[in-house]
Amino acid sequence: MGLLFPRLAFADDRRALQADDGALSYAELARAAGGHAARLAAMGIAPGARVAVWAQPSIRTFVATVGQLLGGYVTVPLNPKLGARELRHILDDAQPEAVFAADLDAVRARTPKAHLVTMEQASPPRREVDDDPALLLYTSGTTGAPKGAVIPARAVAANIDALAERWRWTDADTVVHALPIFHVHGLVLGALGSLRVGGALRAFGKFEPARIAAALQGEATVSFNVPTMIHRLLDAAEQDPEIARALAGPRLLISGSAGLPVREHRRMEALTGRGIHERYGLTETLINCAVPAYEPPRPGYVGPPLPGVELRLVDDERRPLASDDDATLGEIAVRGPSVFSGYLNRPEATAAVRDIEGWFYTGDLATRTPDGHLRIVGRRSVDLIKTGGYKVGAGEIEAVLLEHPQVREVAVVGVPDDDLGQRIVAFVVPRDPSTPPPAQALIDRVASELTPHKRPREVRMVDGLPRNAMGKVQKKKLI
Ligand code: MLC
Ligand code: AMP
Repeated sequence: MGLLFPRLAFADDRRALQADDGALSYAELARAAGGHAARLAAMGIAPGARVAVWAQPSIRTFVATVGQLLGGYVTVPLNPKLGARELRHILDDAQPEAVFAADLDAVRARTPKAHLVTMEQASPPRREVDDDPALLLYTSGTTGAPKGAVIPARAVAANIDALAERWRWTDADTVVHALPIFHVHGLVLGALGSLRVGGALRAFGKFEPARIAAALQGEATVSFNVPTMIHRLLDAAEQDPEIARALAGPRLLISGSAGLPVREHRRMEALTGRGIHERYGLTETLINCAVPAYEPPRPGYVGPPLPGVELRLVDDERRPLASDDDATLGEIAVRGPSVFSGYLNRPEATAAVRDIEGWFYTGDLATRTPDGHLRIVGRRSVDLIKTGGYKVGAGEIEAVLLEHPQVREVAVVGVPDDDLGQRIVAFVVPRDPSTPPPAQALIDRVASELTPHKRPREVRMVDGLPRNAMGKVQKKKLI
């Protein structure tokens, strides 16, 4: 497959990326990434080691990440808003040799391993596409703390190449997004994808419809979004015809990380005359399906599997279903070069989702059309919530809330929400109904222990939780 980032090996003055705090050409990025890799070597950190990056939206974050990828290190991107408990968990689990940050002051108090990304200059190492781990991405499950998914360089390259084929994504493209750069969508697709195809990236640190619209009126040709962003862009476009005109500009408007309601597709068509192409993926598998750019958008469908991705629908016993009637529901299983190598330190968790033949069981339920397009209908577990495109496990929130002295019982669910897709709601049984815990204290506790996007948006005090004859909480009755 050749080099991981071919254009960095033959770097020129073409713009590689622009963040809120500056811009770099390919030549500048290559030299700064080379400098970072050289610095790691000088610090005595050997290739193959895990190195964390405090993923603030700064050019220095991209430099560190790219330098580490070229140097053969395993990058652990950290959400800069991580709360105390979740940060401790990830650092304990991943044991990174160092944590690099664009803003040292923000990190020094959080870990003794903090270092500044210094932007030293050196020629960059050449990294071939290999099977070695490149990224360690933390992702939530139904219970317990987030698990680290090990993503090899080969998976990243194969996935980007497959998407490049489907989206006709080339070095002539400029991608714009305001996604966080510690998850697959903003990091693997948004940043590494753009660099692998040799195109340009405009990465915003904060999602603001007016700024995205301004970029779309400029050089942007492709825009990556989660459905919440599409929803807010459409709200803004309804108020401001200039934003509606901007949305019509790029050749490709992509939505992914959660299902985009057909309603939003229709709104986009009505307001701008254009469509949105959906794609579907997971941290552990990268992107599995995408509606091709050379076909019209297909509201309600996430497209056929990408080239190289084997996909099947299976029943409850994981037996393949031959159905292609767009009605029979099965769990999506995938196999191929983009499936992860496993969860760090958790062989049992890996074995639970990937069988010995290499099939990965996604937990997503879907139907398939005769021409192979998937329609995602739901998830096997109510304990996995997708809110604003972020995956959150009900169990991790419940564990934090249960520690509050005034909480007797709690059940966390995702309820349908027009903006967030699902809104996290905590049903709380107070220890003493006459002195229930203050809702805001519970919300703040989750935000500061885990991360703000995992906080319940609503807390409802209840006398008891609905249970079945076995005593198990019946969450579906709460949604
Ligand atoms: C709010 N804030 C608090 C707080 N309440 N801080 C501390 N304590 C509290 N109690 C802060 C937040 O940190 C944030 O700060 C600000 O208030 C607003 O936060 P928010 O209300 O949570 O933001 P919101 O408007 O809901 O964000 C919407 C969003 C975001 C769409 C911008 O959800 C988002 O970026 N989603 C993208 C998720 C994503 O990339 N998923 C991909 C996963 S990969 P501040 O400083 O920011 O203002 C994957 C695979 C695939 O799924 O297929 O792609
Ligand atoms: P994550 O663990 O954050 O990578 O989230 C992966 C999950 O996001 C998948 O298992 C799906 O449930 C969901 N997802 C991603 N893209 C889509 C999409 N286009 N439509 C519906 N669900 C999606």
